[in-house]
Amino acid sequence: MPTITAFKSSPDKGVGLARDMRVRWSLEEVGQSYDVRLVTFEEMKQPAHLALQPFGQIPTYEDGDVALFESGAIVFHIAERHTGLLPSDEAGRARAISWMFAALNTVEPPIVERDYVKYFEADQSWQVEHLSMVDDRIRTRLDQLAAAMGELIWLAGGFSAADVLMVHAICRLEGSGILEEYPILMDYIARATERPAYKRAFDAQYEVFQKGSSH
Ligand code: GTB
Repeated sequence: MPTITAFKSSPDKGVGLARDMRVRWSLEEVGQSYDVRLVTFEEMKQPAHLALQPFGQIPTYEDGDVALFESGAIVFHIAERHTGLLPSDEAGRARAISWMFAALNTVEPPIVERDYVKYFEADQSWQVEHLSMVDDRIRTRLDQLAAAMGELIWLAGGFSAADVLMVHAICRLEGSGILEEYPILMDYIARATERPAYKRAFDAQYEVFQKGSSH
């Protein structure tokens, strides 16, 4: 059974924004049970964790001889070893993998940047201008994503790992007011987060927060 790592105390208070969520969700989609090792921020910077994750972050994934870091690589590994997260035909699979990279490499970066500007540039006189620039970059990507989705239910045929990564990337914008400008994307998120596998993953990581805050 694989073991993943997650925050012992997640800064998001367990609302599913930390990246173990996309790994948990993928594992739930394919019906693979898993163990979780919770780590503190201090433990993530210690040699034992750095040997698994050179950047001192979560999530990691270990299963026998296999040790992985980077949520995208972990989700891809799970998708390759089980049915249900990648189309079985070559063309569909290639399309889904393109969307997986698009989620991580094209759509997610300005969304992550937004949090940096919000939390780490709060003392800067130019924070408001910088935030507005980043928000414009996000809107460009969301315009393009919404246009590409059009009438599609999922990004690459049936539900796939591409949807896990894309939905999780854009969910981080919830509460910003930006997502609400895109009904197509709001519906997409609603469809994805109604999936039983999403709910199980969410509940599992939320339980960590609840237990941690009860003592
Ligand atoms: N590219 C890596 C991957 O995809 O696996 C990035 C991993 C990453 O950013 N991990 C974060 C981490 O370990 C947690 S998920 N940070 C600690 C550190 O760098 O020292 C990112 C995250 C954290 C918190 C919230 N939040 O509170 O809303 C959302 C997302």
